[in-house]
Order: sequence, then structure tokens, then C-alpha cells
Amino acid sequence: MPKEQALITIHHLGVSQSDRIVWLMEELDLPYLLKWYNRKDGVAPEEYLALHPAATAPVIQDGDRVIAESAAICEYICQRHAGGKLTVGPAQPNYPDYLYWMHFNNNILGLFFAKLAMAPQAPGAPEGIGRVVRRREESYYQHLEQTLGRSPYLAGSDFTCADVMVTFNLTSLPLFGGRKIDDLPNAQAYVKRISERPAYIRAMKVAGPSATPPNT
Ligand SMILES: N[C@@H](CCC(=O)N[C@@H](CS)C(=O)NCC(=O)O)C(=O)O
Repeated sequence: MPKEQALITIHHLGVSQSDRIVWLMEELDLPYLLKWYNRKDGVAPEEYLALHPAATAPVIQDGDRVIAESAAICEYICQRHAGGKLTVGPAQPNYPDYLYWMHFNNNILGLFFAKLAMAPQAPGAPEGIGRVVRRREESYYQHLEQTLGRSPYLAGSDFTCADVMVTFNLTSLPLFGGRKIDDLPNAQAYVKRISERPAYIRAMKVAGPSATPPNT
């Protein structure tokens, strides 16, 4: 993408949730500049941490505003630069579904980090918490599975930002030890449906977990 046409700079951390924002920009057909940062010893490098006080990926820059947090970024881009496309407004009947699935990512991530902290190598990992984490994780994934048995996308019949938010958890989180979806046929069919989207294919090619930084 020529720099002079770029609307937004996406600070992309390799193999991270920032691939969502690349995918969103491809879905919206908006120009962006992709700045790639490699992890050092598995974590974000100093230059990345300095971008925003939250020090998490994704981070975007739009003019003089630097914004973090995937769901906030998705809403921001769709509302400010795409006339609300791929979002669901408060007056629409599926607005509660949309909101719920937009925030689902943080539920899953919270449990994912709890699982990491309780891994056998984590000293003093409390057993009782393990049961709670497993129970909650199972409920979330069964909820996802049931929802996808009723509609092709999470907020209903149309693809929305909620799908952009949730897909990472199904495709990339298992690479780090997150729950797999092999036993969830509706979720598997959903991932297949998503992975056939031209914008998703384009985004994963440049910023997905198997992508390599440009010029390497
Ligand atoms: N809730 C945040 C989570 C962001 C997050 O945890 N990002 C990970 C990458 S997948 C990160 O910044 N990791 C780098 C590190 O911790 O050093 C969001 O959706 O933006």
C-alpha cells in the first residue's frame, strides 16, 4: 500500500491479535500502512511497548491519535472511517448479540492467561481455580457452538466486527495452548467460512500467524 494513500498506520506485532485490524481494513477496503514489529524472546520489543501506555498489540495511529485495544479500534475505524459498516446499531434487534460477541475475546483471553499461570511449571498454581477456569472456558465455547448452530455469523445473518474480534481465538490462540475447537462442528464450519473470505485471505497473507515480515 503506497504510504501517501494510507489512512491508518497499523503497528503489527508478529503472530498477534493485531492481524484483526489488518483483516478489518481489508474487509472495509481502506488504505493502511503496516508497520511490523518482531517479538523478542516471545514478547513485544521495547519500540512496541513505547507506542501506547497499554503496551499491547494491536496499536494504531490515526493522525495524532494513538489507539490500543482491538474492540475499541474496530469500532473506531468502522464508525469514523466507514459510516458504521460491519457494526450493529442500538436500534437493531441483534444489537445485544453484537455487543456480547464484541467483548467475548476478553473473556477468553482472561481464561487463557489464567491457564498459563496454572500450568504445571507455574509454582503454587491453585487447584480450585483450575476447576473454575475449565468450567467457564467450557461454557463460553459451548455458547459459541450453540450460537453458530443458529446463525452463520455471531451477531446473526451478516458478517460484522464481532466476527473479526472472535476469530483470532479460534484460529491463533490454540497455537499458544488455547482451547482447540476440534470437537465443535459449528465452530469449525464457521472458521472454514471465514477463511474463505477474500479479505481474510489477503490479511492473513501479510499479517497472519504464518506471515513473515516484509523484506525478509
Ligand atoms: N484485550 C487486548 C489484548 C491485547 C493483547 O494481549 N495482545 C498481545 C498480543 S496477542 C500482546 O500485546 N502481547 C505482547 C506482550 O505481551 O508482550 C486487545 O484486544 O487488544
